Amino acid sequence: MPDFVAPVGGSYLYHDPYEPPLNRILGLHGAFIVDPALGTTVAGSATPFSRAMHTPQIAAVFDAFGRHPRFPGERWKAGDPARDKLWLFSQTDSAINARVAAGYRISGQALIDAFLPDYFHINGLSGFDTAVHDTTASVDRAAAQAIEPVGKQGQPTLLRVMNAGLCTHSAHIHGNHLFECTEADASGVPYCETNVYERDVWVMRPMDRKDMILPFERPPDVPVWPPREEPFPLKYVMHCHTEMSQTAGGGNYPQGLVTHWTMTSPIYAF
Ligand SMILES: [Cu+2]
Repeated sequence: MPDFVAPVGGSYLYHDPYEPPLNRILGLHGAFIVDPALGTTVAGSATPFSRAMHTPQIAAVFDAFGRHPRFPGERWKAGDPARDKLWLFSQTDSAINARVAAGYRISGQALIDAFLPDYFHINGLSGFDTAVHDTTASVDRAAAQAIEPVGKQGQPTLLRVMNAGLCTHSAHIHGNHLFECTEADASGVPYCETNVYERDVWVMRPMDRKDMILPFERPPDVPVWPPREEPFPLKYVMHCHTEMSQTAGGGNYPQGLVTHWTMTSPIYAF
């Protein structure tokens, strides 16, 4: 087996460069995660990024979880799949797929010129299938659970968000703001932010990769906590603000880039 030196800890995309972007759009892509050899902050908090790439601002975010009065609860936990999620966005143009399936050759430029997606995916799933519902069949549960963040107040969760498609997405989330931790530079190397914005909507251009932290904090506008009239679990939606990803095919979400996240209990239930 050939050896190679892993790059700095972070989130990467692999894809087939043949006739770009044809094979990538047809599905030959995936996530490649590098765990840091040394990812802790100087203060000892685990992070998913190599210490050498930490900025003081990113270290401060990870050091705040479980310590700062705003974030009672736990620190981010490395190696816990419930606290480390992948959201890999992609799109399908079913007319182009049908032409390829019928044996027609399509150039990458012809694909770009004709591209009109009608299905929008997270990890290859769309709409209803991207979250767990009472009616979700047991065979479909694991894939939905891999997407949907679930935890208690005070369990910060990493979302490794990537866009392997051609459509620019505008991911929007309810309930909490996310901390935008990383982007990739022009050569694809991830770097930590020096100004960590709180986002309730963030842009995902083609081939963008952004590591986001969903803090699982008390929703900032809740007047009574824990709420008395709206019982736990609290369920919130993430949906894309790029309109065609919500209304394709005349649908209201079914083919769309959408999922849920769920806060199962307040902090005192630890
Ligand atoms: Cu909304």
